[in-house]
Amino acid sequence: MSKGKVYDYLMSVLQEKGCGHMTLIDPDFGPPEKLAGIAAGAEAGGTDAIMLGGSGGDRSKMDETAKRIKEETSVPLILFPGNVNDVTPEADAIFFMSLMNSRSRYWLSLAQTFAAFTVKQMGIEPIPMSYLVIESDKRTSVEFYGDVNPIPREKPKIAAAFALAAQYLGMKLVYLEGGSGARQSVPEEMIRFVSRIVDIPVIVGGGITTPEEAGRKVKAGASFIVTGTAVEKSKDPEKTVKSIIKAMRG
Ligand code: 1GP
Repeated sequence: MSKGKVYDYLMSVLQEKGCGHMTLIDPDFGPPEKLAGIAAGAEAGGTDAIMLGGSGGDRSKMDETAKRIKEETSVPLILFPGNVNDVTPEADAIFFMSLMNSRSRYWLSLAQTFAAFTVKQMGIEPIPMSYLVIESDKRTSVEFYGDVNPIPREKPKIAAAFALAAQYLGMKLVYLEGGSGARQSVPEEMIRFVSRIVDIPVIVGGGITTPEEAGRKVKAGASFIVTGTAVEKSKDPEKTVKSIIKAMRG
Protein backbone atom coordinates (compact mmCIF):
# COMPACT_ATOMS: atom_id res chain seq x y z
CA MET A 1 0.00 0.00 0.00
CA SER A 2 1.54 3.28 -1.04
CA LYS A 3 1.72 5.85 1.72
CA GLY A 4 -0.89 8.62 1.65
CA LYS A 5 -3.60 6.36 0.26
CA VAL A 6 -4.86 4.46 3.27
CA TYR A 7 -7.87 6.66 4.05
CA ASP A 8 -8.96 6.47 0.39
CA TYR A 9 -8.50 2.71 0.53
CA LEU A 10 -10.74 2.47 3.64
CA MET A 11 -13.41 4.49 1.86
CA SER A 12 -13.19 2.22 -1.18
CA VAL A 13 -13.70 -0.80 1.09
CA LEU A 14 -16.93 0.77 2.33
CA GLN A 15 -18.04 1.58 -1.18
CA GLU A 16 -17.32 -1.86 -2.57
CA LYS A 17 -18.18 -4.11 0.37
CA GLY A 18 -20.60 -2.02 2.44
CA CYS A 19 -18.57 -2.45 5.64
CA GLY A 20 -15.05 -3.31 6.66
CA HIS A 21 -13.13 -5.34 9.21
CA MET A 22 -9.86 -4.45 10.92
CA THR A 23 -7.75 -6.71 13.08
CA LEU A 24 -6.06 -5.14 16.08
CA ILE A 25 -2.70 -6.54 17.07
CA ASP A 26 -1.35 -5.55 20.48
CA PRO A 27 2.48 -5.48 20.38
CA ASP A 28 2.40 -6.58 24.00
CA PHE A 29 0.59 -9.85 23.22
CA GLY A 30 3.58 -11.90 22.09
CA PRO A 31 6.83 -12.00 20.11
CA PRO A 32 6.88 -10.20 16.74
CA GLU A 33 6.96 -13.42 14.68
CA LYS A 34 3.89 -14.78 16.47
CA LEU A 35 1.99 -11.52 15.96
CA ALA A 36 2.97 -11.37 12.29
CA GLY A 37 1.60 -14.90 11.91
CA ILE A 38 -1.72 -13.83 13.46
CA ALA A 39 -1.85 -10.83 11.12
CA ALA A 40 -1.15 -13.06 8.10
CA GLY A 41 -3.94 -15.41 9.20
CA ALA A 42 -6.31 -12.47 9.58
CA GLU A 43 -5.44 -11.27 6.09
CA ALA A 44 -6.07 -14.73 4.68
CA GLY A 45 -9.46 -14.60 6.43
CA GLY A 46 -10.31 -11.37 4.62
CA THR A 47 -9.51 -8.58 7.08
CA ASP A 48 -9.24 -5.21 5.33
CA ALA A 49 -6.44 -3.69 7.44
CA ILE A 50 -4.22 -4.45 10.40
CA MET A 51 -4.15 -2.04 13.32
CA LEU A 52 -1.16 -2.11 15.63
CA GLY A 53 -1.18 -0.71 19.16
CA GLY A 54 -2.85 -0.88 22.53
CA SER A 55 -3.00 0.69 25.94
CA GLY A 56 0.05 0.45 28.14
CA GLY A 57 2.52 -2.37 28.34
CA ASP A 58 5.83 -2.93 26.69
CA ARG A 59 6.37 -0.83 23.54
CA SER A 60 9.98 -1.88 22.95
CA LYS A 61 9.02 -4.38 20.22
CA MET A 62 6.87 -1.94 18.23
CA ASP A 63 9.31 -1.38 15.33
CA GLU A 64 10.17 -5.06 15.01
CA THR A 65 6.52 -6.15 15.19
CA ALA A 66 5.47 -3.60 12.58
CA LYS A 67 8.32 -4.68 10.30
CA ARG A 68 7.43 -8.37 10.58
CA ILE A 69 3.74 -7.69 9.94
CA LYS A 70 4.64 -5.64 6.84
CA GLU A 71 6.77 -8.52 5.56
CA GLU A 72 3.96 -11.03 5.94
CA THR A 73 0.88 -9.05 4.88
CA SER A 74 -0.16 -6.72 2.08
CA VAL A 75 -3.20 -4.96 3.58
CA PRO A 76 -2.45 -1.55 5.13
CA LEU A 77 -0.81 -1.41 8.54
CA ILE A 78 -2.36 1.39 10.59
CA LEU A 79 -0.96 2.51 13.93
CA PHE A 80 -3.46 2.69 16.77
CA PRO A 81 -1.16 4.39 19.24
CA GLY A 82 -1.40 3.88 22.98
CA ASN A 83 1.10 6.70 23.39
CA VAL A 84 3.67 8.73 21.46
CA ASN A 85 6.29 5.98 21.62
CA ASP A 86 4.05 3.78 19.44
CA VAL A 87 4.90 5.82 16.34
CA THR A 88 7.01 3.77 13.95
CA PRO A 89 8.01 4.47 10.33
CA GLU A 90 7.22 0.88 9.34
CA ALA A 91 3.48 1.62 9.27
CA ASP A 92 1.48 2.98 6.33
CA ALA A 93 -0.77 5.25 8.38
CA ILE A 94 -1.66 6.31 11.89
CA PHE A 95 -5.07 6.91 13.42
CA PHE A 96 -4.25 10.42 14.59
CA MET A 97 -6.80 10.50 17.33
CA SER A 98 -8.03 12.63 20.15
CA LEU A 99 -9.57 10.86 23.14
CA MET A 100 -12.37 13.38 23.26
CA ASN A 101 -13.90 12.20 26.53
CA SER A 102 -10.65 12.17 28.46
CA ARG A 103 -10.33 14.42 31.48
CA SER A 104 -6.70 14.97 30.64
CA ARG A 105 -5.24 17.65 28.40
CA TYR A 106 -2.51 15.17 27.54
CA TRP A 107 -4.88 12.78 25.70
CA LEU A 108 -6.95 15.57 24.17
CA SER A 109 -4.14 17.36 22.37
CA LEU A 110 -0.74 17.16 24.03
CA ALA A 111 0.25 13.60 23.03
CA GLN A 112 -0.70 14.51 19.44
CA THR A 113 1.43 17.65 19.70
CA PHE A 114 4.43 15.64 20.88
CA ALA A 115 3.96 13.17 18.00
CA ALA A 116 3.15 15.56 15.15
CA PHE A 117 6.69 16.35 13.94
CA THR A 118 7.65 12.69 14.20
CA VAL A 119 4.69 11.66 12.04
CA LYS A 120 5.61 14.29 9.46
CA GLN A 121 9.26 13.33 9.42
CA MET A 122 8.47 9.62 9.11
CA GLY A 123 6.03 10.23 6.27
CA ILE A 124 3.21 8.20 7.83
CA GLU A 125 -0.30 9.12 6.67
CA PRO A 126 -2.24 10.73 9.55
CA ILE A 127 -5.94 9.87 9.55
CA PRO A 128 -7.79 12.26 11.90
CA MET A 129 -10.06 10.29 14.22
CA SER A 130 -12.28 10.93 17.20
CA TYR A 131 -11.79 8.31 19.87
CA LEU A 132 -14.68 7.88 22.30
CA VAL A 133 -14.58 5.44 25.18
CA ILE A 134 -17.94 4.04 26.19
CA GLU A 135 -18.77 2.80 29.69
CA SER A 136 -18.10 -0.88 30.19
CA ASP A 137 -18.90 -3.47 32.83
CA LYS A 138 -15.38 -3.17 34.20
CA ARG A 139 -12.56 -0.64 34.13
CA THR A 140 -10.57 -1.24 30.97
CA SER A 141 -6.93 -0.30 30.34
CA VAL A 142 -7.87 2.58 28.05
CA GLU A 143 -10.19 3.99 30.71
CA PHE A 144 -7.42 3.81 33.29
CA TYR A 145 -4.50 5.11 31.22
CA GLY A 146 -6.60 7.58 29.25
CA ASP A 147 -8.12 9.26 32.31
CA VAL A 148 -11.50 8.73 30.71
CA ASN A 149 -14.89 10.07 31.72
CA PRO A 150 -16.79 7.15 30.13
CA ILE A 151 -19.92 7.88 28.11
CA PRO A 152 -22.80 6.12 29.91
CA ARG A 153 -24.08 3.10 27.98
CA GLU A 154 -27.66 4.33 28.10
CA LYS A 155 -26.81 7.83 26.84
CA PRO A 156 -26.43 7.49 23.05
CA LYS A 157 -27.14 11.18 22.59
CA ILE A 158 -23.95 12.11 24.42
CA ALA A 159 -21.92 9.87 22.11
CA ALA A 160 -23.68 11.36 19.09
CA ALA A 161 -22.98 14.91 20.25
CA PHE A 162 -19.27 14.12 20.60
CA ALA A 163 -19.26 12.41 17.21
CA LEU A 164 -20.99 15.32 15.50
CA ALA A 165 -18.58 17.78 17.10
CA ALA A 166 -15.74 15.60 15.78
CA GLN A 167 -17.19 15.73 12.28
CA TYR A 168 -17.54 19.52 12.47
CA LEU A 169 -13.93 19.73 13.67
CA GLY A 170 -12.87 17.92 10.49
CA MET A 171 -12.17 14.46 11.84
CA LYS A 172 -12.63 11.75 9.23
CA LEU A 173 -13.67 8.82 11.41
CA VAL A 174 -15.21 8.21 14.80
CA TYR A 175 -14.27 5.21 16.90
CA LEU A 176 -16.71 3.96 19.54
CA GLU A 177 -14.50 2.00 21.91
CA GLY A 178 -15.79 -0.48 24.45
CA GLY A 179 -12.26 -1.24 25.68
CA SER A 180 -10.14 -4.22 24.76
CA GLY A 181 -11.43 -7.39 26.36
CA ALA A 182 -14.58 -5.68 27.67
CA ARG A 183 -17.32 -8.11 28.64
CA GLN A 184 -19.96 -5.75 27.23
CA SER A 185 -19.38 -4.23 23.79
CA VAL A 186 -20.78 -0.87 22.64
CA PRO A 187 -24.61 -1.09 22.70
CA GLU A 188 -26.36 -1.36 19.33
CA GLU A 189 -28.73 1.44 20.28
CA MET A 190 -25.80 3.82 20.66
CA ILE A 191 -24.27 2.73 17.34
CA ARG A 192 -27.64 3.25 15.64
CA PHE A 193 -28.07 6.71 17.11
CA VAL A 194 -24.54 7.89 16.34
CA SER A 195 -24.47 6.55 12.78
CA ARG A 196 -27.79 8.26 12.00
CA ILE A 197 -26.50 11.62 13.23
CA VAL A 198 -23.04 11.76 11.62
CA ASP A 199 -21.88 11.49 8.02
CA ILE A 200 -18.42 10.15 8.87
CA PRO A 201 -17.89 6.37 9.17
CA VAL A 202 -18.35 4.84 12.61
CA ILE A 203 -15.79 2.29 13.78
CA VAL A 204 -16.82 -0.03 16.61
CA GLY A 205 -14.52 -2.19 18.71
CA GLY A 206 -13.90 -3.61 22.14
CA GLY A 207 -15.33 -6.84 23.49
CA ILE A 208 -16.70 -8.15 20.19
CA THR A 209 -16.10 -11.88 20.35
CA THR A 210 -18.65 -13.62 18.12
CA PRO A 211 -19.66 -13.33 14.46
CA GLU A 212 -23.29 -12.71 15.52
CA GLU A 213 -22.25 -9.77 17.67
CA ALA A 214 -20.20 -8.26 14.83
CA GLY A 215 -23.17 -8.75 12.49
CA ARG A 216 -25.50 -6.94 14.90
CA LYS A 217 -23.11 -3.96 15.16
CA VAL A 218 -23.01 -3.63 11.36
CA LYS A 219 -26.78 -3.89 11.14
CA ALA A 220 -26.99 -1.09 13.71
CA GLY A 221 -24.82 1.14 11.49
CA ALA A 222 -21.14 0.39 12.18
CA SER A 223 -18.99 0.89 9.08
CA PHE A 224 -15.93 -0.91 10.47
CA ILE A 225 -15.63 -3.59 13.10
CA VAL A 226 -12.39 -4.03 15.02
CA THR A 227 -11.56 -7.30 16.70
CA GLY A 228 -8.36 -7.82 18.65
CA THR A 229 -8.60 -10.30 21.52
CA ALA A 230 -10.90 -12.75 19.70
CA VAL A 231 -8.43 -13.05 16.81
CA GLU A 232 -5.24 -12.97 18.90
CA LYS A 233 -6.51 -15.73 21.16
CA SER A 234 -7.96 -17.85 18.37
CA LYS A 235 -6.30 -21.14 17.46
CA ASP A 236 -7.17 -20.37 13.83
CA PRO A 237 -7.16 -16.59 13.16
CA GLU A 238 -8.04 -17.11 9.48
CA LYS A 239 -11.17 -19.07 10.32
CA THR A 240 -12.18 -16.67 13.09
CA VAL A 241 -11.87 -13.61 10.87
CA LYS A 242 -13.64 -15.35 8.00
CA SER A 243 -16.67 -16.20 10.13
CA ILE A 244 -16.84 -12.67 11.59
CA ILE A 245 -16.73 -11.09 8.14
CA LYS A 246 -19.32 -13.54 6.81
CA ALA A 247 -21.73 -12.47 9.56
CA MET A 248 -20.99 -8.79 8.88
CA ARG A 249 -21.65 -9.03 5.17
CA GLY A 250 -24.13 -11.88 5.18
C1 1GP B 1 -9.49 -2.33 21.49
O1 1GP B 1 -11.46 -2.11 20.26
C2 1GP B 1 -10.25 -2.77 20.30
O2 1GP B 1 -9.04 -1.04 21.34
C3 1GP B 1 -10.39 -4.26 20.22
O3 1GP B 1 -10.94 -4.81 21.39
O4 1GP B 1 -9.48 -6.73 21.97
O5 1GP B 1 -11.83 -6.61 22.81
O6 1GP B 1 -11.37 -7.05 20.41
P1 1GP B 1 -10.89 -6.38 21.65
